[in-house]
Amino acid sequence: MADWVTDKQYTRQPDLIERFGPLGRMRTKQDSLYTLNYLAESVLVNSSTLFIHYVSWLKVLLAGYKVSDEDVRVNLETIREAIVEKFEHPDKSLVLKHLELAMNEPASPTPSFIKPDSPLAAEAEAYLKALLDGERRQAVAIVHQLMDEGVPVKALYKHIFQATQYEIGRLWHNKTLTVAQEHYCTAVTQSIISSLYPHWIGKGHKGLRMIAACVGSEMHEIGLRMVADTFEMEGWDTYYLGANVPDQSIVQAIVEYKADLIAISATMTYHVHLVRELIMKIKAEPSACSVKIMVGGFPFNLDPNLWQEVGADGYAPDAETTVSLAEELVTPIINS
Ligand code: B12
Repeated sequence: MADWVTDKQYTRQPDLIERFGPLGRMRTKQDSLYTLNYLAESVLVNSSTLFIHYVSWLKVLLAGYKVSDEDVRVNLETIREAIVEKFEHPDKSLVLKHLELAMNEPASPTPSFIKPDSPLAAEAEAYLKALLDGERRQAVAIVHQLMDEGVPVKALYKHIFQATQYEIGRLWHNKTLTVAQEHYCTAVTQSIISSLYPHWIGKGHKGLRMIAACVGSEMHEIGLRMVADTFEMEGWDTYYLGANVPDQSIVQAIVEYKADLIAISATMTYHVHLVRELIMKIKAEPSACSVKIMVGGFPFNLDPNLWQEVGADGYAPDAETTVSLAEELVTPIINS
């Protein structure tokens, strides 16, 4: 279908060849594949919000590559024609509905994630600057000085690390940052988070156990790691598996670790159906099915009903709010 869409779009807009050269055609096909993938996911998990958000996000991203909103509109229109002509499936009208709802969604540039009035804003700006200047020592010094001044680790996680990671994502999205800069900033932050462990890590005292894992080929793991660390700070024992874990290994770990709760994270929207599949596998395993299941990450923050759609017991938008909800969920098990 992506081939058909690409051919049709180049017939409709012959100037694309001059504007983007021979590689442009390949990119149009690649982007069309991505778009079809996001559209399919939004239908699979019954969330038109996901595809609507994708279209406005895509317009911002592609503007950085001189692809206009009109080019994107023609692409979506061509995809619509391809579905009408080539797609035979009982859900065809649903697919078209999701596509049409998003078709005219405007680009939505995001303001900075470091708000001047949020706590530690000046420090977050200084930390971001150190990262962007490639000054790892300076970034380390800023964080360790805040620790020495008594700023709680949870506040560092939220107002320094999370805020700057979101801001780095925004700057990559509007093409202010290169991929290499984003990787560098992320690597520095991960190493600093690790360097803080000796300052706060202790023995779990609540007798509660949780496992944390990302689904499928999900590579975004820092949010989940912050969630697991926050449980640990609150006296839980945690078993953090990180990114890209096979479903069967997760189910087995729940059983072997005797987990009270599992935290499942997905960032890429097209991984949400994998969260649902994993939850079904957990519920089908008699020795794992009593575990409480929480989900979170980018798509769940976009659509507040999505956690129910995938069959979870709960969802929280960030690390800070996750633990209290988790304790409400597991308390009935502990008391029974
Ligand atoms: C770092 C990063 C990467 C790194 C990840 C490295 C790593 N080891 O984690 C790498 C380079 C691998 C990467 C790759 C990609 N990325 Co990326 N990435 C980011 C970035 C800049 C930061 C992620 C992060 O650390 N966030 C900070 C954490 C703390 O926030 P969080 O994840 O939201 O987690 C919090 C909550 O969501 C919640 N939470 C999270 N999990 C859970 C679980 C439970 C149970 C609960 C209750 C709560 C919860 O609590 C957390 C803590 O408060 C984001 C920008 C962003 N806005 O997040 C883009 C971003 C997520 N990436 C994006 C994209 C597009 C990609 C790629 C497709 C790029 C590409 N073309 O290759 C690939 C996909 C890879 C894959 N298969 O997963 C887009 C996604 C947009 C979209 N429309 O879907 C973003 C939003 C960038 C942007 N602004 O456009 N990325």
